[in-house]
Amino acid sequence: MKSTSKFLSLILRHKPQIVGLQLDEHGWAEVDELVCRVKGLDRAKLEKIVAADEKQRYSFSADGKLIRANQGHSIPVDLELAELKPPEILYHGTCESFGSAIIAQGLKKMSRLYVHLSSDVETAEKVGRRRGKPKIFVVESGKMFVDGFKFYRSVNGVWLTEHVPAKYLKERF
Ligand code: HQG
Repeated sequence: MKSTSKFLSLILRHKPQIVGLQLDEHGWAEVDELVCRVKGLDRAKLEKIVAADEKQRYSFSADGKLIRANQGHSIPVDLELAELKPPEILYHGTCESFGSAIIAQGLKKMSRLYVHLSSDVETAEKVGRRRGKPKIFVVESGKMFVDGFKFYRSVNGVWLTEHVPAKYLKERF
């Protein structure tokens, strides 16, 4: 199930074309078409994956006919997220070796549509640990907001913004 979930994330965030699927401008895919195009998948299995996903990465539309990833896209989709006032402080977890580039350039969205931030340090630590020894940055999101930067929160609770200039970052030792 985990590997199907990973595959779903690849299709719904990055490369729908590998199964010949098209997402609409808001990132939605037709459930019937998706289950048809992914070997071994059916609606019941898909519902189980979505419900069991530990990060709640996917959502069905209200009528259950469409599915999309809640965040993490590299393809341009408009998730219609409302701008929100962030908490004073957010966290970003990365790996130690990216630290000096981040201190110099700030946090860039790299291949994704947004920089991903979390409201708790534990989540940032988990994200950072994916690639080795973690390094945590504290983001002065409250100051950024006052300075006019836009923030969004995905339905699964990830804070998103386009860029965090270095002056709003503090290393957490
Ligand atoms: C780093 C996973 C050098 C950034 C996670 C990160 C998250 C820089 C990497 C979600 C940089 C991009 C997103 C700069 C940023 N110089 N490196 N100036 N600015 N970086 O995967 O935040 O399981 O695109 O620190 O748990 O790691 O897929 O972003 O290390 O929630 O649902 O460039 O993906 O969730 O990597 O992860 P990513 P991320 P899922």
